[in-house]
Amino acid sequence: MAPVIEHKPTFCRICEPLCGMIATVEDGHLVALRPDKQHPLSAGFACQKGIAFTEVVNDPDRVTVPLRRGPDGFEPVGWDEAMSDIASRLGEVLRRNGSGAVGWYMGNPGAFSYAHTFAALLFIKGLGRHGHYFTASSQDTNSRLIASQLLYGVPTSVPIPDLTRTDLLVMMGANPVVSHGSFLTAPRIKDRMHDIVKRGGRVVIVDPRRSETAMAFEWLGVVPDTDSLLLLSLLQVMFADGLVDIVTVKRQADGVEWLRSLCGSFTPEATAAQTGIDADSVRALAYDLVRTPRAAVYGRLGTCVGSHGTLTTYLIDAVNLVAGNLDVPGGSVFSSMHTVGQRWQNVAMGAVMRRSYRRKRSRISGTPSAIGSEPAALMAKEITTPGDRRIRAMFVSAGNPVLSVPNGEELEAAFGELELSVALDFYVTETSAQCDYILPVTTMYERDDFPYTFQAFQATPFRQATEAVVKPVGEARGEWDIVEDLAGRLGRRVPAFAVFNGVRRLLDACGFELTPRLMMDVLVRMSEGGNRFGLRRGGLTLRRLTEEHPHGVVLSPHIRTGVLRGAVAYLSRRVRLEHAGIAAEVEKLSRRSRPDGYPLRMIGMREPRSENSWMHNSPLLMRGDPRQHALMHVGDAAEQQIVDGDEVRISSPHGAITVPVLTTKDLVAGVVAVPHGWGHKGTGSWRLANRAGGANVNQLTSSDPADVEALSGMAWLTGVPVRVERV
Ligand SMILES: Nc1nc2c(c(=O)[nH]1)N[C@H]1C(S)=C(S)[C@@H](COP(=O)(O)OP(=O)(O)OC[C@H]3O[C@@H](n4cnc5c(=O)[nH]c(N)nc54)[C@H](O)[C@@H]3O)O[C@H]1N2
Ligand SMILES: Nc1nc2c(c(=O)[nH]1)N[C@H]1C(S)=C(S)[C@@H](COP(=O)(O)OP(=O)(O)OC[C@H]3O[C@@H](n4cnc5c(=O)[nH]c(N)nc54)[C@H](O)[C@@H]3O)O[C@H]1N2
Ligand code: SF4
Ligand SMILES: [Mo]
Repeated sequence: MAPVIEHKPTFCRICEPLCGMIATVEDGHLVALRPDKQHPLSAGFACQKGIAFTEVVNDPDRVTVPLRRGPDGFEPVGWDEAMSDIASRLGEVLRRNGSGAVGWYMGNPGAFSYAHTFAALLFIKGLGRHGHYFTASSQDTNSRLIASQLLYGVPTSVPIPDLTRTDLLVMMGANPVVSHGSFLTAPRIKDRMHDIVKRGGRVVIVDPRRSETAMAFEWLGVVPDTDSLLLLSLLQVMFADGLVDIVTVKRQADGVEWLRSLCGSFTPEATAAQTGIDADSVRALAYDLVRTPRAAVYGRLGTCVGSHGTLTTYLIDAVNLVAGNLDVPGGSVFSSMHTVGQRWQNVAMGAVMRRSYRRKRSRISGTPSAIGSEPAALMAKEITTPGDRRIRAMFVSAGNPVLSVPNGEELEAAFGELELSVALDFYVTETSAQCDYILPVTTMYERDDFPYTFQAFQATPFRQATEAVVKPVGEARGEWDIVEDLAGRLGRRVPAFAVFNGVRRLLDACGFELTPRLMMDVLVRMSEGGNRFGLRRGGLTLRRLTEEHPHGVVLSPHIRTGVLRGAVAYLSRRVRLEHAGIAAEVEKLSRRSRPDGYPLRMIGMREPRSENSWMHNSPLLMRGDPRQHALMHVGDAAEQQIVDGDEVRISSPHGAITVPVLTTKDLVAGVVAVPHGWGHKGTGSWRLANRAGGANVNQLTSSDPADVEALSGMAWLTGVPVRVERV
């Protein structure tokens, strides 16, 4: 019989542009992925990672049945046996030590699945008040979210540059030509940035490395981890030179005079030696930002993971505000789903988040709870430090923290002390290898989706949803099903789960399924373009999205502006600039010192054919046998007779790694760049990845509570003091 071949429109969920894809499905198997030409925004673009995903779905090294660790390594086990043992051991931990003895870490891919996000939250919040919740966000976004919480009263109000209308885009700490954008969902982002130049505008990249993006636009080289000084100087110039439209700014924000005095001493002359950017360039940039009618500053990973990430992010928004660029066309704007009643949802959510920020502290460091989560850098110590709320059972979903959080070796060892550890993953990774159970999960093409997390970061308001394009491979299950199953088994022990199970049964009897999908449907209906449950004829529902708009639908050509008062959750409806925590961070800036013996500074570097730690097993991406390399400035290398290809030992006060090095002029002198996500040492099942090996750069980063950023609990991943020696 001839095979049944289908071509199904869907979209990629590896990274944030969510490029449109056509999946070729032959007799129910995914056989190819190609870019969707009919997608209104990605319009036939997809990167190599997206195309290679067929190899992940069909990877022979993939885990497709539940695995239990036995005396001779992992052995297959039935779902029921696995779940019943997990439930009983977890129940025992809960009975003895309460919810404070349980932790859940949700890694980056979790954010790309609405059902997964709901599952993790249902589980950890359902267990009780004391559960430990960690996410990859404390290596990524929490500083951004806490800056928003301070400024706008709610972490979810995150301004993004109005990419399609701006004429001056200043990008700090982002490399979208490789990363494809983050906190900014913009397919074909490189083209959109070239459009700015084509219409007579400018794109300025502030980065210690002349990155792939800096190569394509203007480069301003900055010393790592000094952006806050640069931003304070931009503000100082704007205030001191009378460039600020004070009346308008005061209409938008409270604490403008406080901000003026905060930045008063940071003249460009005073900061130039530290930032490496001369005073004239800073002045010119300040004037350009004020005088260009459509200008925006945007910061991302490089500004979020410095030692003062929240302050830096706060200052980026302050510069946009003071320059008159906040919430105006072409400036820094709030994209949003425009859900009915959003203003009051913001107010309610802001109140809850600010309350937990004030009251909930992490056990080890006393760090305030950032959007309900704790610093992942301290996960190992939460497991090993005796006392109340010590973690004894740990769940890890869609994460590989042994490679992604500071001090992986410490975490790896800590897993050995747990009474129960469970990974939800489709690989045996450096982390899941340490667990008692690995529960096989579906990949993105085996589940339906609506990219809820990224709706508010869309450079062009857009909706797309997808059904699963193939059935789960092997015995894989979705994260929601796994948690629902556990909740069912723990119902007698955990009151919240008993309630959940009861409600679920009740709804079942009425013909409704209590699933996250139901909530997504409500959201789509009640948001911009939605059908409002029949009040708006022809409006969107989740089903209409998948059935009638399989390639997605653009809701409007541009982001709405003039929405600041709705984005702010404070009852004043004005941005709040004055915060003791911010003043304390500024004060720390002047007391910073670097340890003796570590003259260089390490930064990160993403690679086009890598996705954090988990795509090194695809033959297509690994063709030509790529290896991890550090980059070093030619001048610094020459001083130590280091040449291309040499193995070097990079040491920090926290650890050391050995990697081959390449020299380059495309770095600020004194900087070493090392990609993360490598360090596959054979504990995982991924054979190609193991062969490529590499070193775990997070042996150089710090899991000392003193090095966790004070306001948001972020790991300190850039500007880390190091020294390099030839081996
Ligand atoms: N190919 C690929 N794409 C990815 C990923 C991947 O691993 N591979 N990961 C995805 C994920 S999880 C994320 S969060 C996004 C991140 O996407 P981006 O936010 O674009 O982050 P990076 O690509 O890491 O680029 C950060 C830039 O900041 C610079 N930098 C480092 N330190 C400093 C500093 O102190 N100041 C300034 N101004 N710049 C600094 C670095 O040199 C680098 O060029 O990418 C996503 N996309
Ligand atoms: N030094 C340094 N460290 C960094 C960074 C850096 O720039 N420098 N970047 C940081 C950033 S931005 C991030 S986001 C974190 C990432 O840190 P993590 O999220 O902890 O790690 P990943 O490498 O993304 O691992 C993702 C895991 O999820 C699995 N997976 C993929 N899809 C799914 C799915 O649908 N469901 C489930 N259950 N599992 C799935 C993969 O097999 C893999 O094991 O790392 C951070 N660490
Ligand atoms: S850029 Fe990101 S979303 Fe687009 S195809 Fe590549 S991995 Fe997928
Ligand atoms: Mo990330």
